Amino acid sequence: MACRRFTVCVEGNIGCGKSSFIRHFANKLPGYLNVLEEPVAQWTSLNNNNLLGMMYSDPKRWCTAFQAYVMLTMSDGHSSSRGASAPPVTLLERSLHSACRVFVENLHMQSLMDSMDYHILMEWYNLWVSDQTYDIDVIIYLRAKPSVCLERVKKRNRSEECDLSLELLEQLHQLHEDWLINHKFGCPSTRVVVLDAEQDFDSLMAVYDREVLPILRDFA
Ligand code: DCP
Repeated sequence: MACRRFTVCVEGNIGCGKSSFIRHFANKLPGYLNVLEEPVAQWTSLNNNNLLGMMYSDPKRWCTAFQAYVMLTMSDGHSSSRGASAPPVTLLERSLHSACRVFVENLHMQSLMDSMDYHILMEWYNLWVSDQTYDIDVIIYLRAKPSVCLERVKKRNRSEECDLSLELLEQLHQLHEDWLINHKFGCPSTRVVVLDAEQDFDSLMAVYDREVLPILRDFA
């Protein structure tokens, strides 16, 4: 029989450091965590097409296809927290929830996504999340100012993100705040842990160990 394990999800703006966070704990707790990094590689090589790049080049044309594909790939991640052989804790980088509550919401607010497309994606979202497979036990919100995120995005130099603006990061930051701090939309978890993600790498990892290891070990 399928059994649900504990799911911890890392959320935060583009460039706030979710991948470093995930890799840090994957190395620290091997075998204990089912670690699911965001499937960016799938988004950049769908049938030999870079859908992420297409979305940034022509958002009006491609944002719905891109977000529908993100939701599909994210739903796979959530499902893998089931099964008797799965490790006790699944650590997810982003979720079906942030795809809708942050990215789809923003594209619609900026009139880049058509209202009909928005309503259809939201209906899919509501259908998916009526199943407890998509529940999250703890959300770790890595909070950083948009200007700090932009510096990090520039530094990593992902080709699709070369024109990414501070304005977009400000919009996404506000939506994370509305969702996870101001509870403006439904939150999939009763527990949200907010961590200051603005410090340098070594200080951050020390804070993460202090704040997050006890939460992960709690589930053992
Ligand atoms: N993206 C998007 N819509 C989503 C999810 C992601 O448009 N529903 C885009 C934004 C980024 C890229 O995909 O260009 C990856 O974004 P993330 O913030 O999810 O991942 P990062 O790699 O930027 O995270 P971090 O830098 O925090 O490790």
